[in-house]
Amino acid sequence: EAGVTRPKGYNVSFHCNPDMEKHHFGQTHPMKPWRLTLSKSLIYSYGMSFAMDNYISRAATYEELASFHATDYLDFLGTVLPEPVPFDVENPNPDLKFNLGGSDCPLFEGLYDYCSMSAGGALDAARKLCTKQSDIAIAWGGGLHHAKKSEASGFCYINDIVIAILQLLRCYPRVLYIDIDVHHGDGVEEAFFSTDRVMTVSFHKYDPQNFFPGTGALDDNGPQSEHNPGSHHAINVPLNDGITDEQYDWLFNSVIGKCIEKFRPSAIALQCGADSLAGDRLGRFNLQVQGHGACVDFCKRVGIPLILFGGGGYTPRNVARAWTYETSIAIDHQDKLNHMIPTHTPWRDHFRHETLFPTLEQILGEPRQNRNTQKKLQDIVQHVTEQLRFVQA
Ligand code: VJV
Ligand code: CA
Ligand code: ZN
Repeated sequence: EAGVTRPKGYNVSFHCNPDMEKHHFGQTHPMKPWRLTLSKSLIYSYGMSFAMDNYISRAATYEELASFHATDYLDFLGTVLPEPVPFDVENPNPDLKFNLGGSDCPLFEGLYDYCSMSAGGALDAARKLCTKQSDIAIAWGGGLHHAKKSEASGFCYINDIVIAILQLLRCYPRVLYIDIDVHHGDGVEEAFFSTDRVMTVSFHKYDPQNFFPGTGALDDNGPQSEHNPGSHHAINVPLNDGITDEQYDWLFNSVIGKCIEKFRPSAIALQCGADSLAGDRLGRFNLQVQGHGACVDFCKRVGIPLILFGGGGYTPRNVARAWTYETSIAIDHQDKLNHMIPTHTPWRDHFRHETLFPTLEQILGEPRQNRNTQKKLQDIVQHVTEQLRFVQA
């Protein structure tokens, strides 16, 4: 096809499983797996599949899930049945365990399949980086960063990111994990608290009383002890409402630039939660697709193996825009894509009344008041710089 040439330099692989996208958390639950279908249809409409290796991922096996999760938790997850709907908030089912059931982590039909498919895509992506068949591997169905070893949390049941990073650690000495979801990446941070082979960095809205999950303060750097090699390897960037592209870009470049310099990672895992975009149903930031995508571009330019995960994102049209734009960055087509906009706007039901990127200054939703002062951002960079004095690769 004219205009779609195989890019030199980077091999990109795309990992998805259409069966995952059919699952429902419940009618009005904010997490909508069909946003993955929407994203994919936009990505394919632009012809991007011709510039990537496309894989339908298999579901992760029980043994693969057990590389991180406790078997009693997996066994329960595999056998528990959906609760009657609507469930009784006043009288929760006493047989439920592991934070399963209720509104955030409901039990729905096919839950175990959904979870193992999400993890399967992430694991396939990690394996492509290990075998060097891909330089960048994309798993938009992954990124479920809150799940714990024996606990579901915040719409996440299985931590596909931890499972994928454990795979990367088999062939790469050090992995830098970066999380741009608007929520704190607590599950991934906790999983690697005691190793110096993974550095975790999360950027998030921080307001412990009012915003989930309430962890991730600037000075939360993991258990500090001279016997813990993982000390100082958890970095947190707590932010307030309304941060803009310009501020985020400056912070991301400063913080991640310093982390790379000190930690010298051999691979990067980037969680691209799209709930940090302006106009998100649950988010609080003012990021545009360009500001969000600049993080992907920065990581790509480091020139080491890169895995991209999805994550949050509760305004599906915006999720699809962001992950489409970021796929185009991975395959190096973003300039070409920008030129295609006026004439090649894909025609899809959900995009019928608008163009994908009408102008580069597009506002995706009502802008929020920016409550991040430049002084606060400088303090963050200062604190991170001090933490990194303890880190040596
Ligand atoms: O804030 C919370 C926990 C509560 C208890 C449960 N109620 C519903 C909300 C307050 C304290 N949970 C957060 C979880 C956010 C998870 C984000 C996941 C990710 O993006 O980081 C990665 C995928 C929360 N915020 C908003 C909601 N829950 C919420 C849940 C609903 C809902 C509306 C809002 C569940 C069901 C329905 N509406 C119908
Ligand atoms: Ca985050
Ligand atoms: Zn989130």
